Amino acid sequence: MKDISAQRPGKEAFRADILRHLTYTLGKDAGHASDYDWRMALSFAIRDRIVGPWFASTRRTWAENRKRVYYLSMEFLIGRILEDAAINLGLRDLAAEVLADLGQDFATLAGEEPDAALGNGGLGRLAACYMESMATVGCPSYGYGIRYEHGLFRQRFEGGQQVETAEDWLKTRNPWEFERPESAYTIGFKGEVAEKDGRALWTPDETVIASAYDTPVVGWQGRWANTLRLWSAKPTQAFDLERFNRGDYAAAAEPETLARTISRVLYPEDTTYQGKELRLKQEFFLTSAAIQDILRRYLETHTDLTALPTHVAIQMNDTHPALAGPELIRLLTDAHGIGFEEAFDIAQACLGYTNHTLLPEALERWSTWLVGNILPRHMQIIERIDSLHRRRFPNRPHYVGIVKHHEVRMGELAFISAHRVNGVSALHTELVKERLFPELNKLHPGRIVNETNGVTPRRWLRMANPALSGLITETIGEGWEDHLDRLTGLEPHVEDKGFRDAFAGAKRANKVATANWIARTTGISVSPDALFDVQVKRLHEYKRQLLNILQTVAQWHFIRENPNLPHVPRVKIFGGKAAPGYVVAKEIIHLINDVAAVINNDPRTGDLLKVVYPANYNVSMAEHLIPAADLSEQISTAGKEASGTGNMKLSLNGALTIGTLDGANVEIREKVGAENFFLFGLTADEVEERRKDVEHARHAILANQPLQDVLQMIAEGRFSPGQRDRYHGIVDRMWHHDYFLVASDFGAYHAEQGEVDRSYREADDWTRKAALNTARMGFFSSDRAIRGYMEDIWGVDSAL
Ligand code: B1H
Repeated sequence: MKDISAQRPGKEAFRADILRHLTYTLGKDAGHASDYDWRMALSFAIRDRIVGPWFASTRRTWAENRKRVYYLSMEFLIGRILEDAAINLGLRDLAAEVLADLGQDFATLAGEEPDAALGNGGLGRLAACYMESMATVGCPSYGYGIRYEHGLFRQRFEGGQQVETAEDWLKTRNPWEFERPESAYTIGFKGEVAEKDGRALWTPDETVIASAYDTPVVGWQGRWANTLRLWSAKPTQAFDLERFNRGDYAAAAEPETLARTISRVLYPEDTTYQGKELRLKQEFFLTSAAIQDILRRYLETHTDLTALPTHVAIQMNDTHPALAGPELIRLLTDAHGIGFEEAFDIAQACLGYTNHTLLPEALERWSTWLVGNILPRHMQIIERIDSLHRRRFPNRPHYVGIVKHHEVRMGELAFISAHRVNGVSALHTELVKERLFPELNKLHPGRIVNETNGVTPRRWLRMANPALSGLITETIGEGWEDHLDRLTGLEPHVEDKGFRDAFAGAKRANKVATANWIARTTGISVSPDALFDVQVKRLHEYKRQLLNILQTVAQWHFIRENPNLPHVPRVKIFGGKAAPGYVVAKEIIHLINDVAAVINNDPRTGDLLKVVYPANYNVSMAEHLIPAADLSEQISTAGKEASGTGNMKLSLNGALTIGTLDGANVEIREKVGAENFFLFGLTADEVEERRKDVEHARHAILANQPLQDVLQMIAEGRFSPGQRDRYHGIVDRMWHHDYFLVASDFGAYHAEQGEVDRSYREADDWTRKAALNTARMGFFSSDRAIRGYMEDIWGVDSAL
């Protein structure tokens, strides 16, 4: 392919593009254009530059009859697109220059773009990183998702409590998408199944249209681009003019309202499963539209459906699109006349399933009644898959099937429908084998493989951290962005004091910017000399934000009791949302904010300890906070965090980790070196062992005076003087049902935080450790992860 530099426009041409869009696309005179108009004009000018590589990539895939990857996900947590696309196209600096000449500021305009928040947390952000990496490594692929009208809710704090409001990313024009009204499929629900000419004939009762919107995703240096195709639900029936004319306006709009409900909102539950009918409909809506689109594209140039797996790989991002198996089998049998067993084998050879969690409350199970009602034909197919599988493996006393106790288990369905099942970190994959699917793993040895997660270095280092990126390029030259292993080239420089000072200088500059941002957004003033200690992620008991805030209180108490000791100043930074129905998580948010209010106003601790919790953590806030972090909190109960990806972003940006042996922490520690990682806590096996002591919490609390003191202060209402019993629930649970072993790990965590302080005092040595983290994190590029999927699961070659 052509070299990107050859395609990069000159300054004059790019300026003309922006002005042309301002005039003809926005219809605005430059003299009267608002920031919004300028942002749109700039976005369209950048989008124009994506179209070239996009067409070229698509044409190549057709011409070379290449296998395509289809990534099905209920979530794509993209964030902003403008600057990311500009950087990948090599246009970032040119755009800033041209805009400056036009009296505009690139950062201001880019900062006004709303986040595309079509996801909850790690799972959705992983899908977005993988889209970018598939484009970077030249893996021909499509992402399929839902174009939710409202992405993840916005979070505010009122009196320290989380309040949710609807998110509205489509309120202003979305310049990145192309509407494809011609790409539309009918999606059915409910109805009857009959038989006709020996084939099942499903006649749905309800139908909606899935209508496509395409967003091109361009990779590093514009060498390749793929499509993210998001489906929007539209009514099948035309607007009822007769009813409208009779004055029955609400009834006339009814079919429209009903259909639109399906793509209206993203479910905000992260790692808890809620058996809601609408959610099942959303899952089928995405899956059916995707499978129909995949078959339509295949049949444009092929006739033999038995060869489908040679040309098509379908990846299910968790079980949410697990109806892909039944839907593909349905179309192969009912629409194309292939026999059931053959259809099953074809589907299985196409499908892969990524598991993202072991938490029992997150494993989807649907009642057979509900599935039978909403998807009667699929229920039959699921039962046939189950009995086919059972027949193929007779005489299994512990046979675990798909349908059990009147429920469809989506994990088992996805496992049995797929030729590969993968976990997302080495530890997680072992636990998937041993704890989640022990029986199925025995029946299908080799089916479960590991693909440790990764993150895209373009967004999470190059874009988010220009200071450090500049230093890296100065030190090891260009090209590390798509060869992240080259960061090891920094290692020899780590022994050079000049390099360490520059590294520390970059971190310090990021911290100054973040301190200013914290002052602006929260009104709290923090010192950039303090240790920035960051825990940003969804609020969940297993992630143990509670452990962090309890230790914060212990430290506060310790400073007050020992005012003459030389304490290391710290800023505790929290960020994250709780699912709206997750009462305990919301209590923890309230507690963090209440503790913050007391500590931040305590003159006795002053700048030695601050707690900040900016509301509405999202991708853009992550891009801001991560480059400024000194310490990364990865403190989940061992065995509970499948992988984590924030852990990777933080370490890559030169934060040291304090963490348990959980998820990808294990591999991060191996790569960066045990001496550059603050380890504490029980292992996954010890956690299981510890739980056998029914009084583990009481024993742990009684053995730890600081923890007892902290719980006492909270119980007495020290942080909730207006309502002294506010946290009796939290304290009571700590003593009696501490399922996530906060008490058992408290002592080790508290001690290790002391080690962190001691290390931080040795500023230069800390910088050495931080720089070694960056230098050794190359493995965690999502490019490496995607190459692993291509090789182990998809059987796809790079087109580049
Ligand atoms: C992860 C989810 C998840 N695991 C259910 N599971 C959801 C489950 O809407 N739902 O119903 C939504 C999300 N998300 C995360 O995936 C893991 O907790 C992380 O450890 C992991 O890094 C991430 C990506 O693999």
